[in-house]
Amino acid sequence: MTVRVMGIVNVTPDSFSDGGRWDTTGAALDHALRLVAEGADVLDIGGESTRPGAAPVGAAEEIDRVVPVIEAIRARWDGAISVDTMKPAVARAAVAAGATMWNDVTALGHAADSVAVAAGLGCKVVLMHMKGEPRTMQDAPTYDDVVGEVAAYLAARAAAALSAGVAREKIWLDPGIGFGKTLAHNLALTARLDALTGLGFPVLYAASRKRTIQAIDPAAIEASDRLGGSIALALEGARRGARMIRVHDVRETVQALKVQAAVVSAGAIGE
Ligand code: HH2
Repeated sequence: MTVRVMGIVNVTPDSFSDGGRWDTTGAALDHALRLVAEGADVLDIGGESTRPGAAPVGAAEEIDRVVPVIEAIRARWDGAISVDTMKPAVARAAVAAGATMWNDVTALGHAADSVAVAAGLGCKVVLMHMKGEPRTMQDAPTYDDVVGEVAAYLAARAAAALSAGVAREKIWLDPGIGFGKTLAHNLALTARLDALTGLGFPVLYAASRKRTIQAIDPAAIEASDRLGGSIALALEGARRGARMIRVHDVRETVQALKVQAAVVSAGAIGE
């Protein structure tokens, strides 16, 4: 089964002053179209950073950031556009602008009406596991059984989405690599991804440029130093059944996945 690639488009500028918004939208659009040319199947547009320690952003500002970018992409490309947000108001505005998927790092748990809004929008949803909240989530997270707990949480969130009226075929699950997890937790979730794929929903795997790579290779201090580790994790995620991989480096990841698929199919022919 082909693995899809979700390309990351961040619209998280420090300032919108001096006509910065157009520059930001134009730059984000250029970046998005480049990712499409490189082979992205889905574009994920985010207006609020969820990096550990990141400051929260208000809904109006987040809408101002993502909606012009989604509209600009939609005017030029008819592929799948996802909005990376935890706020129902932002998801609603994004879908009105042309987004087809709501990627929520809180698994539709941030607002009381998130599941109902998702059902009403009728878009696809990504339900991701996070322990704690972005500001503090990396302060010594602990689990008795990380794989079992993440699987149980995602199963419960999928059940909540289904009972609110989200269609089964719209739901994706995501282990949330790096969200309240140590290196050992991230590795266990990757190695045991079958515990999530076995829940009966497609799985999105997202480890691109994450700090957990630096935990293995201390020299990989900058996010841009982590391409090798990002590709290794993308391939492992794909080999273990993820149906979509969320990445910054689309061209390199698409190439790696194609080479992996060629080897796998040669093996199948040889058997
Ligand atoms: N990780 C980040 C953001 N959104 N969405 C899903 N579904 N899964 C993830 O693992 C995930 C996500 C990380 O966010 P951030 O640190 O803000 O950076 P970037 O968006 O560049 O990855």
